[in-house]
Amino acid sequence: MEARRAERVYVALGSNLGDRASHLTAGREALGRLPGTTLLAASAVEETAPLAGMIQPPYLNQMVLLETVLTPRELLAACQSIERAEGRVRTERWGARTLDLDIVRFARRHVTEPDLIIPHPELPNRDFWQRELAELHAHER
Ligand code: A4P
Ligand code: MG
Repeated sequence: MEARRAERVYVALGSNLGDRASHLTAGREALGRLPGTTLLAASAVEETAPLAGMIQPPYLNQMVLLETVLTPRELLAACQSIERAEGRVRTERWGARTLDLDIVRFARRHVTEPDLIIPHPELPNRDFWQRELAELHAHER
């Protein structure tokens, strides 16, 4: 079998329910344990107000840089199973959540499928993601 080349991926973590810091820690550790995946760096954790003025608790947000041989679709499935393991229950879109994992960038790939869009379309609208990305870019070289 041809060896897959590892690619660098940015994954955003967000939590605004329960023990938010523990959910982020569990999320980071689970990402770092995925097959063929290494956790290279993590940004600072930042507390942010809910977007669009929604009435819900404040978030803790963080971003990690991974190196992985998983495909974008394999990583999406893995992120969703990590979310479930942290007790995420999907109610309405943008609802409060124990752990949300979003694939922000996947090397230089562009994916536009009904259930997977990369780069994440909200990237230009989230200043905390841009700050976290800038912090992690120090590890790009
Ligand atoms: N999906 C498509 N592209 C991607 C991608 N690049 N990464 C699909 C991850 N998922 C992607 O997500 C809905 C669907 O998006 C998934 O089934 C997947 O196939 P979801 O996690 O089930 O639902 P959601 O999170 O409620 O919706 P969405 O659109 O992902 O919202 P976001 O962007 O996650 O925003 N305020 C603050 N301060 N901080 C936050 O982190 N997050 C949200 C949720 C709202 N307000 C926030 C924050
Ligand atoms: Mg999401």
